[in-house]
Amino acid sequence: MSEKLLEIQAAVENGKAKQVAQLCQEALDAGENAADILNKAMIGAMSVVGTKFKNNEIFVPEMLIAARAMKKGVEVIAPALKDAGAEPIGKLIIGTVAGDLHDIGKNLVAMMIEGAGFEVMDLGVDVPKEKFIETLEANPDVEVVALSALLTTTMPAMKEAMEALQAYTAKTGRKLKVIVGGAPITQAYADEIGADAYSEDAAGAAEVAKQVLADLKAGK
Ligand code: B1M
Repeated sequence: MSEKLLEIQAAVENGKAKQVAQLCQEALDAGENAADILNKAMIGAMSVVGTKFKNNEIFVPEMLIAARAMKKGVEVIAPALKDAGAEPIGKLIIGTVAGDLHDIGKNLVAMMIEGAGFEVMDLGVDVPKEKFIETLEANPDVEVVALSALLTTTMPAMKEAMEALQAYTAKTGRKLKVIVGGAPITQAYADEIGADAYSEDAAGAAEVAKQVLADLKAGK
């Protein structure tokens, strides 16, 4: 990693939000790749933070401060991560499932999916299954639903959201595709709960969103 990326990583780990924003801008100006800033420096920092938390070296407040710092950095690099928008290829709703407050990964996924040409409605965090259904009812043009979960304890809420979506499509005959992801989610779990696709990261989520939309349009 370059010196600048190492500086960004350290600033995220230490929760220095202003410094992170400034360093990200400097890195972009110096020609660093936005994806490297994200994947190597910032996600790398969150992984260190997660390990320290697990080992009781830091606690929730420090984790929160690091997350805020990363969000500031993401704001700076977001335009460079997204492609310039053309006509939307489809409409998608995304949310972190009930009981789960983690949104950094979900926000990155939303950003990459938007960059892939979708119009994205972000329902936020701690989204009850009823809210997904209400949003679908109010937006008949939505074709893809994206569910994120970061905790093993909220995996059942993802399953419940999936069941509610299946009951809704069975009742209405509406065609929908559901994609899932998040740190504890695996392809096996996605299959078990009947999701249409899974991705382990944000770039992959944009790819699978395009794929399921193509499948839907092809009547699959
Ligand atoms: Co929390 N937390 N946290 N946390 N937190 C984790 C997830 C944890 C792994 C830390 C640890 O113990 N090592 C652990 C979960 C353990 C488990 O369940 N197995 C944990 C815990 C335990 C908790 C609390 C329970 C702590 C407590 O209160 N005792 C609590 C729960 C609160 C709740 O949600 N109800 C909690 C709280 C928090 C904060 C609020 C302080 C803060 C979140 C702030 C925020 O998001 N606004 C926080 C943070 C920051 C973390 C860590 C450190 C970082 C998460 C993150 O943003 N990662 C995390 C440890 C870690 O991940 N290393 C941890 C960076 C982000 C880019 O990655 O979110 O994985 P990620 O997203 C990736 C992929 O997962 C994927 O793409 C993204 C980009 O590549 N992806 C998808 C995500 N969604 C997808 C959807 C898709 C496809 C791919 O398709 C739809």
